[in-house]
Amino acid sequence: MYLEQSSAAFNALPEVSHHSTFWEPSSLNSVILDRWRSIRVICPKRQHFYEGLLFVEPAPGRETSSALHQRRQSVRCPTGYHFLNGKCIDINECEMENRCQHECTNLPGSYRCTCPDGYRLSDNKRTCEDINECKELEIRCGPDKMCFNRRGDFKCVDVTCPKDYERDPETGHCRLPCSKSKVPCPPGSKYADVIEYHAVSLPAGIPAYQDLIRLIAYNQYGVAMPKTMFSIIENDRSVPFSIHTKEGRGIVFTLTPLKEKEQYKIKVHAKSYDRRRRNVQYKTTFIIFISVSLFPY
Ligand SMILES: [Ca+2]
Repeated sequence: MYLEQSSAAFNALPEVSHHSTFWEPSSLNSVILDRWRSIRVICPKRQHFYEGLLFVEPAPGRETSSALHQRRQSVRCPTGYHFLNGKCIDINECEMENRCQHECTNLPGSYRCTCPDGYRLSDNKRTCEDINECKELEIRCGPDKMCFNRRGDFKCVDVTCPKDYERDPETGHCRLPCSKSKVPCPPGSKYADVIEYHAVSLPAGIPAYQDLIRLIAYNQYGVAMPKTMFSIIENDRSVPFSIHTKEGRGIVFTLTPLKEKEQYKIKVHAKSYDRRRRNVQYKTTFIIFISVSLFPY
């Protein structure tokens, strides 16, 4: 066997064909062509040179089973192929578990994961992550609207303040000044009620009795109010949520499994009492948009 430099790549084609016959994987032709583009290897009869290994083809009818086994042991296929019945066969990675979180496409010697619309492939090239259109596309929904980044898409939702309420420019909350309230404010309070808007985007597959959101009521100085009672006061439809209070926090949980590709809106009222639990000091209303993805991610 000897090596011969060759600048004319396709001069090697007859040898490539010869080797292809030995290997028999027609899909490998391009790999072999690339590999052989700069160096042409000419082997003696019944000898083959591939990936640094010399293969000796036995004389017809003389290959023993141990020789065949030895030859198979010495065969190296390119990445993404395995040796079977004398051939390098493409591995279908998509038949293996957990290769791709969403969809898998098998390619010669490789595979590719793809994600649904509204998602992108993560850095690990396997899982999908939601595109935050509100941030990345800098969506401006307009006055009294909020961009709700949902898993798979986004939506502009209405966050209009009720009559007599004013919007906090920093937080976006709606506040009812005591001067405009029909109900007397507790001593020292500036606002009779505060409405906070929240949005929660969930994957599909949320079961019943799953804690979802933890709510904390703050006073006008930003101090958490430990003596607070929470209750769901309004739903836009018959929704499977309830709330329990734990250590001054309101915890929204599911009563039944959540439907895929569904959006809910719930309203939670929080009454914060003074230390003796006699008088309501602050009131907060939480309006919560809950979106469930079509997919479990
Ligand atoms: Ca999104």
